[in-house]
Amino acid sequence: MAIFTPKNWWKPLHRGEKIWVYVIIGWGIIMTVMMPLGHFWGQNVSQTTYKYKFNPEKGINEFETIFNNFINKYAEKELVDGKVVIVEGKPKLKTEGPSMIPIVDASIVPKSSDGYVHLFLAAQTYRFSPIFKLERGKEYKIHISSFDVQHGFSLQPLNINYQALPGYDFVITMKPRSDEKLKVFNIVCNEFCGSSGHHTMIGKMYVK
Ligand SMILES: [Cu+2]
Repeated sequence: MAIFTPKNWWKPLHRGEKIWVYVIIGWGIIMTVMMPLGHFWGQNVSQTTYKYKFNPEKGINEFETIFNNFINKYAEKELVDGKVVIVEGKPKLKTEGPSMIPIVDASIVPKSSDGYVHLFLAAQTYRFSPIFKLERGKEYKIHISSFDVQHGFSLQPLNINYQALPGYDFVITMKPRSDEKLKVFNIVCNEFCGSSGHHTMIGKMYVK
């Protein structure tokens, strides 16, 4: 029970307060409408989502198995005199940059039974792997997932944004435009994923 009964606690809103309430409601409506509209100008491209078998406690991540098979099969290998270099019984992969990102030339990945070339992109602290080499005018299904925590996938300079979540497979259909002049696109992590390296988490895609 209150110590005393509040009296006249309610007063009509002051004009200044009213204006701010209307501004907030208006902005809320604009932002809500912007989300579906973004689909039409290509910022929020529709995606298909699947769920992977994922158990962080047991260390089971179906995506890791699929991804590792994909890399072993299709990543570019280091060649000397036309022969694949073998290190500790495994083919040595060609890599780029200080975090040694493997490269996959999508032209060697065969089409699946659905008629699409499926490519797998892994986000992890603090890298995107691999670097794809795509061809203009060709359509790809890109599967995005994470090995550890939530990451963002922001394709720059197009500003196309997705999430990379452990246990989920986000599939986007991507077709580099045939009149595209830019040869290198960057993938930026726009979801804060750790203080020591989030700012360095930048991936790459080549378009030829
Ligand atoms: Cu990240």
